[in-house]
Amino acid sequence: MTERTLAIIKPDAVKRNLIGAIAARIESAGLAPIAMKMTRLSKAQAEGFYHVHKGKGFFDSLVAFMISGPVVLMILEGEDAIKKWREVMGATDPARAAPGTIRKNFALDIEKNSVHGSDAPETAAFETGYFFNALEICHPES
Ligand code: IDP
Ligand code: MG
Repeated sequence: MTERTLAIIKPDAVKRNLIGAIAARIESAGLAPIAMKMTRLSKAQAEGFYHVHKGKGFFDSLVAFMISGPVVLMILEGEDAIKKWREVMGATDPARAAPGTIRKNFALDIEKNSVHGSDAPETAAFETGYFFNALEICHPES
């Protein structure tokens, strides 16, 4: 099934000039970026995006990290895009991530783990709509 998922290249990866390397892995996996922008999130935007994690021990530090520098936001489209992007990313903790995944290769630690991906159709719908409106989505097939 063709799906859409939200991808974020997090501040640790942008700072280390990994935008291109991560975009190459996305495209090689058959995932098509259909919307993309670079921005620096506000505290309120980061807190709202991660609202499901509010109250957890890592929440404040996660928000501080996510606003510590620019991020690249993308909507990816493709067959089973949600699961596929999470496979390409690897496990949250780079120490547990499979060889060859983005997090295994690039993440600094469990927080500064280079990329985000939606985890289910419901969260993908919320997250893509959180950052993009319909006019910002491009349809390459014409
Ligand atoms: P995910 O990004 O793999 O879906 P989540 O559990 O949804 O992982 O956590 C969201 C983000 O919060 C992670 O990507 C990571 O940046 C951060 N995070 C998750 N667990 C921890 C932790 O135990 N310590 C510090 N940061 C964490
Ligand atoms: Mg998550």
